[in-house]
Amino acid sequence: MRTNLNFFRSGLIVKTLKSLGLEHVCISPGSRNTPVTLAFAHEPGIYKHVIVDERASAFFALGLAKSTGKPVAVVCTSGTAVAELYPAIIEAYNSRIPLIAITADRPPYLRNSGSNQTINQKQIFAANCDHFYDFGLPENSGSSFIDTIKATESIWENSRHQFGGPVHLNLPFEKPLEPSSHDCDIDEETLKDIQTRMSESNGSPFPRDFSKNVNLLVGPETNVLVILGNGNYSEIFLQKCAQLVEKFKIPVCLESPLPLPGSSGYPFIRNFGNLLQSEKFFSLLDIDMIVVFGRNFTSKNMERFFGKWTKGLLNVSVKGEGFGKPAPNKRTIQINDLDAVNSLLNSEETICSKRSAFFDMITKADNEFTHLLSSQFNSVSTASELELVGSLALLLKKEISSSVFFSNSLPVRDFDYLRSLFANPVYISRGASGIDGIISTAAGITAGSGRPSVLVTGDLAFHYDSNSLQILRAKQIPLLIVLINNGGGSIFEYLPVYDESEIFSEFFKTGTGVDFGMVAKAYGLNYKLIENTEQLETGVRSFFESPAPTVFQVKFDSVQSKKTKDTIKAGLISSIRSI
Ligand SMILES: Cc1ncc(C[n+]2csc(CCOP(=O)(O)OP(=O)(O)O)c2C)c(N)n1
Ligand SMILES: [Mg+2]
Repeated sequence: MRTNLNFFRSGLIVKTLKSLGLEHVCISPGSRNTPVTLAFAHEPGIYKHVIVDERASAFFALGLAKSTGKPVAVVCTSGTAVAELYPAIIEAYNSRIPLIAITADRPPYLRNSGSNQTINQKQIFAANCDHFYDFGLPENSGSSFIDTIKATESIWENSRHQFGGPVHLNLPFEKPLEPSSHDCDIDEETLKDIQTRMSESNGSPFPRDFSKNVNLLVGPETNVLVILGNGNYSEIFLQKCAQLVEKFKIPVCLESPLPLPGSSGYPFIRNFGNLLQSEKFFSLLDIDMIVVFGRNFTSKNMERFFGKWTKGLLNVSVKGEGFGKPAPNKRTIQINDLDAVNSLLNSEETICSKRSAFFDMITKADNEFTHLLSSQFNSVSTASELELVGSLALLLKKEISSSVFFSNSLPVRDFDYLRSLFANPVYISRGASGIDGIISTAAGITAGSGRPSVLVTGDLAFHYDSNSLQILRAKQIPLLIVLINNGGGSIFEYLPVYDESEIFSEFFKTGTGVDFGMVAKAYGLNYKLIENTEQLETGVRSFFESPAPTVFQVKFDSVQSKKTKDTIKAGLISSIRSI
């Protein structure tokens, strides 16, 4: 068969990925990636998202991978384009989201030669990506083609399993790059061998068994509390955690959003971080061992809590990473979440009375706090940022399968406080907590979920990624952006540096002065300035009646908003009667 060697090998990679289950690829234009771009273009059954800005493309892919739960590929050309993928790769690495970065490269002999758009792409993401593959220049030989298929299988597997996260596949190409420039002959025998190997591909080249030699050090006499920090949990894992609660009265505290509709059905404690505001609650924590899953926590209360906690602390991490500051009471066990929860289930036989009393106390306090929150946020209000987020929880109850994505900074913290009020699937990006790529990630989540969705973002995060509004328009992605404009980075007003008011505004708050209404309109999006509760209610309703890319801007005086928020929080914690 006469063909172009670059195109043929790219086709093998694309077909192997598709046979393993790849559904989405995000592609940015360029010349060097021509073979792989066209290989995807010619492959039916894979959604192709063409996004010019590689940084936004990678964040869009991250959003797709978050909402579909499957690896998503990103393709770009050589040079600085590759570096643009880095922020999303860092987020994917730290939140264990499967991303397959496919970067085109110049032939190795052109490196360090001053050749155009040629940089050192080898291991470029090494500090934040576990798996790098460089296939070298393609060769016309059966064994090299089979090696390509095998390596692609292992790329797929590494993105999904064990540690999960981003993988980097670097593909050097020598000209000619176009499929029509035939430069090789592949014999019938080789084609047959390839076909046979492809049909055998099952995507599981590695046996994965972590359950051997596991001893979790918690027995029936140990009073255990389980905390689920920010993590990417499977439904089966959550069901097993529910069994811990139902069978053994082990409280499981959910301190992570769940990307599932109606996730409030799980019997988990949702206000642990909030209840820690009460000294009394802390003094009642009659437990021997806390088992922590997940990577980190959003709430500052949790951080402070772990600083004070001196009894047993077991951290479950498939990568063996610890969390927070090292401390003598902390121990990390390297095991995957499911094996750990199964070991916990197996080690339990009886319910000690001490545990039962503690379980009742924490459950009562949690229910009461949820009740107090529901009463406090039972009507739509835009008096403070916290109340706006509470109002969204209320308004979105009618749209329970629509996802909500909270930007970093104050929006994610307000969600964290109000977690028990949200019934929708919720996403956050706390792997590296950047305020970059927020709109593109939300666009990807929306595209992946196939449902109209909502993004709650601050003004600086909106400004940062505003060129991604073009993705919304071009693809008519039904995303409602609720833009909280408090005149810059208001989270910094919570820091001691705020008192240095002379330099605060210039160096920290950094308000943009941008007219965001004009920006939204420039990108051809629906836009509304929300000035009262009625406009918010009717606005949200009409968005869901005819979903289209929309921006609602809500303006706040950040100082006033913080005061109101602090008063509400202090009032709620002092109203608790059950502890
Ligand atoms: C890429 C990146 N740069 C800088 C930061 C530091 N940072 C954290 S929050 C924040 C301000 C965000 O402002 P805004 O989006 O308006 O949210 P607000 O603080 O007002 O809630 C900044 C700059 C970051 N997290 N990520
Ligand atoms: Mg702001």
